[in-house]
Amino acid sequence: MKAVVLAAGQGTRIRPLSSSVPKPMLPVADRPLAAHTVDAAIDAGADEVVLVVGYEADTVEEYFGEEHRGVPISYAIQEEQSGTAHAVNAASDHLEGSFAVLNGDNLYDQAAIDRLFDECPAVCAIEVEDPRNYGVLSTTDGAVTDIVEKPSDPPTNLANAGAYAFPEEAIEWLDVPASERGEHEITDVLAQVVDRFTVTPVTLERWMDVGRPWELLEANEWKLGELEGRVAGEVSEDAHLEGPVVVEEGATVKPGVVIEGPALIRSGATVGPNAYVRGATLIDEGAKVGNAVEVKNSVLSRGATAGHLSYIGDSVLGRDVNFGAGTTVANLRHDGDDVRFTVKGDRVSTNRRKFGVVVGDDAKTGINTSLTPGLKLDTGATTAPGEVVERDR
Ligand code: TTP
Repeated sequence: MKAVVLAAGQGTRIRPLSSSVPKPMLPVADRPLAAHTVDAAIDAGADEVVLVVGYEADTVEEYFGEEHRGVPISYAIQEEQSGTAHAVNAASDHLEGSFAVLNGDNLYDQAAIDRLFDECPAVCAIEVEDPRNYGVLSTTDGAVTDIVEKPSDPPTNLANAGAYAFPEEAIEWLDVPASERGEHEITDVLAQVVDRFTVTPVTLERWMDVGRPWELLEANEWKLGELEGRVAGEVSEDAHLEGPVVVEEGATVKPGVVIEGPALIRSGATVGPNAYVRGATLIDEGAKVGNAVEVKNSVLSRGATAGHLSYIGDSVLGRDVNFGAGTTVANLRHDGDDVRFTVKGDRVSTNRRKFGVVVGDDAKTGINTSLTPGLKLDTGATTAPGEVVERDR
């Protein structure tokens, strides 16, 4: 069965991280987010993967090439993001036979994706306490009978998780009219499949939709937690590694460093001397954590540097960010409330008591900068020495 993976989105809610790197290419443990989806499809038996690309398409194509783990990869271009059915329709020329559709920004548990492929026609659902904000599946005798968007009186607690296995006939049904919000929705294709076929609901044990910056942290918590410790790089005898820690070939851990896993130190990265890394932390390729720097539960993207005397907690640093000596991140409010963050102009709760900062690629802080919880620094932003930054910039 072929798998269509949707990766054309602009990722507006995860800005500034998606300013130059498309959301599906943001790092989640040892690979980009969308590679987890593509790998899930391949592990479930996909014999070809069609990636629907649009925003920053080249970056996606460069990573996956024409073949991934021996499985052919092809690309369909969706120029405008006009909805998920529109995206799959862009790939229709590549399709024959039954096919699966997965989101390139979702993490799934593998057993459920295996079942999705086996049980085609099928749709993945996740049990949620309050399904009123989701598309909800109605079921009778173990088959899906309907899907209702954001119902005030939900028929089940099965929320649609946006992973589908469709029969060949559905290729002809992809050209659905726009919905009330003006998008061509894949759920309208599902509705037609449900009318004509027995569609099995497949319940996911675990699932994540990565839309906002703190969800990228949570995705890393999940996937770093699955790594088994391995040291292939250079680790000083005077460093102390505890729990699952991966030090890739070409990475360096200097004397006096303590790392409490899960943590992944990628090729070309340097930690120490005398640094403390803990929580689920990713130090991506070429990133540097220098002398007396503490990093907790954070993502330091490719080339990000905190050279001296810094604290970075529950934060995401984009590519080539540079933290001046003494830059300190606050990740907890004095009133103990959940930290809030601005997403597309709206201040929303992260539902996290601890959350630090999100820093766009190439941003630089002056020495002794203090950064408050839930702060966003845009791509290329700078701060002055000694500044206390309380407002996004
Ligand atoms: P969304 O998360 O709705 O869109 P997005 O990824 O652009 O993010 P944001 O809302 O923050 O701007 O999309 C869900 C998935 O479907 C995601 O993998 C992107 C993909 N998609 C397309 O490929 N084309 C489309 O037209 C739409 C609407 C989504």
